[in-house]
Amino acid sequence: MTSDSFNASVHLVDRRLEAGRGDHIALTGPAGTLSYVQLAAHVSDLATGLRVLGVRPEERVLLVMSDRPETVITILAVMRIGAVAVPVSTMYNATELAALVRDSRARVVVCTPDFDTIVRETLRTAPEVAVLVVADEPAPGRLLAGPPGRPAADVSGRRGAEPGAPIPGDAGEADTPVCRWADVLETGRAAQPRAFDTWRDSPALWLYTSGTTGAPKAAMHRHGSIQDVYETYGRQVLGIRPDDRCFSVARLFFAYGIGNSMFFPLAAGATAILDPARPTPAGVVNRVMEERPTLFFAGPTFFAALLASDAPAHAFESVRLAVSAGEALPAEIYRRFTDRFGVDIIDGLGSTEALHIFISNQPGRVRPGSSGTVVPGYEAKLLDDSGAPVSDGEPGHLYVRGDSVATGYWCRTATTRQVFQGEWLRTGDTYVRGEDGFYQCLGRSNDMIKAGGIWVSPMEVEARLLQHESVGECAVVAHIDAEGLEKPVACVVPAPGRTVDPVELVGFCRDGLASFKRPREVLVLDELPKTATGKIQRVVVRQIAAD
Ligand code: 3SK
Repeated sequence: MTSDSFNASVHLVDRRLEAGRGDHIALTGPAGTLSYVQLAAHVSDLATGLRVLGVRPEERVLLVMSDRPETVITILAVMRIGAVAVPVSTMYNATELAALVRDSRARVVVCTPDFDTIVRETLRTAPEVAVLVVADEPAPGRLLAGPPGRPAADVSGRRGAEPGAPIPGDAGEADTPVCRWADVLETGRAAQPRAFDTWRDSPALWLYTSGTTGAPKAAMHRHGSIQDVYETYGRQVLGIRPDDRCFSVARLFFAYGIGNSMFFPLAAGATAILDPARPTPAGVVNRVMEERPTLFFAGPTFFAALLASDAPAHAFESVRLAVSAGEALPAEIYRRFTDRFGVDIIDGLGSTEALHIFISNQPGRVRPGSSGTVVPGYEAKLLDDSGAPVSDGEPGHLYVRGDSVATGYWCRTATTRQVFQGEWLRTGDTYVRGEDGFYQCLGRSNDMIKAGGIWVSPMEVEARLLQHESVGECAVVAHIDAEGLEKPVACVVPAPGRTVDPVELVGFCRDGLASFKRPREVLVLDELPKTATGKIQRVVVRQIAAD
């Protein structure tokens, strides 16, 4: 039994051509510019080239790639032939990458030249990989070369080569064969395109997540989910339009980034600005002033870093809306950013397992310090420890359901059963819902602190600390004291040019919060430990507080 054909790659790219807007810019930035017509031609050619290379439907292709047009083309090409795109973090070392290559069982790995060395090192311990494709710098203008259908260079030595016939590699005996991305593209251009029929439920994309602890596991996403996140968050919350220009600090290998820089702009026929450089406040401000995005996506840590930078007040004048996700956005950072740059931020809650944002503030309807209301198309519920629903105003474990929820984790049955409970996804967050339907984050369920027998939300204490002018960033964690009791301890990074007085700060918290919530100790740090996605590593902060 099958359902109707649906392919996310066809949906994202070809619809623009049908709408007669093929000349509109799909991707731009320092690594190149492509119109929708050019994007469609490259995706089709690379998809065919990958088939010629021997990539089979439902097989994983692992990508270690910075944000550039080749990355988007590769993800779309892999999905087009029914294979599964697995973009992974470019921040891993060779040992960590090798674990993902082995876990995913990818036979083909694609990388950009900036990760060539580390990927080659990785592949020495991953003998199952049959070929490494390197998207080396194309000659100027090559990616943009000519209209589709022009005669192709005969790099494979065979025109119209059959799928499965390997493209020659340049490796010696010991190393994984290597071929050039541009050659795969050229080979595909010369071969007969062969469509592969996928359905909404066909596997399209795996995204590795480790949360803030634990070994990475792959959340498996369907073709249909890519359209679902556009229809829910992209269309109904962002209200994205063809004249929008999207720029995301979160990179394409994150669920947040791939939605911001690929799914939403392409589905809307808009433009994505891609920057291969590792984001820094100064670099991002320059890019924003140069490329003039209308939608800007980042996380609270980056908004705080922008506030600590010397970015001019007009830096974000092109932006009609900023989006924050990844962690709850403290009200104080929201206020400082909107005051200084005059741009509104909508904070939202998403997860790799849900593919994108399912609770969000709405443009023009923002409640600072809240994650907002449930995005149309999703349902949420809050349950207590025994699984009973909690009343409005009471904290509970947050569950969500919606069409974009992953089908599970690859080869992690026990964890899958704990997290994906029937139609419901257990998010691992503790939230409270107001009578008006706004959700407020109290923290990760396992980060809550029980002080004097009463639950304390680290987020609430952090929000108070951030109101103090000396505080740049902070994390509040539980510390077990000499009597074995949990106490809130604050780790604080001073704001630029300020010094923190721990005693005064504890007094400041006591003035603004119920006394039992005040941090019993304040530790001043140069920086907070962060995950690859910029989230605070509370496990490490807890260790620091314990030492
Ligand atoms: O990392 C997150 O929390 C997130 C936020 C928005 C969309 C997707 C994700 C994974």
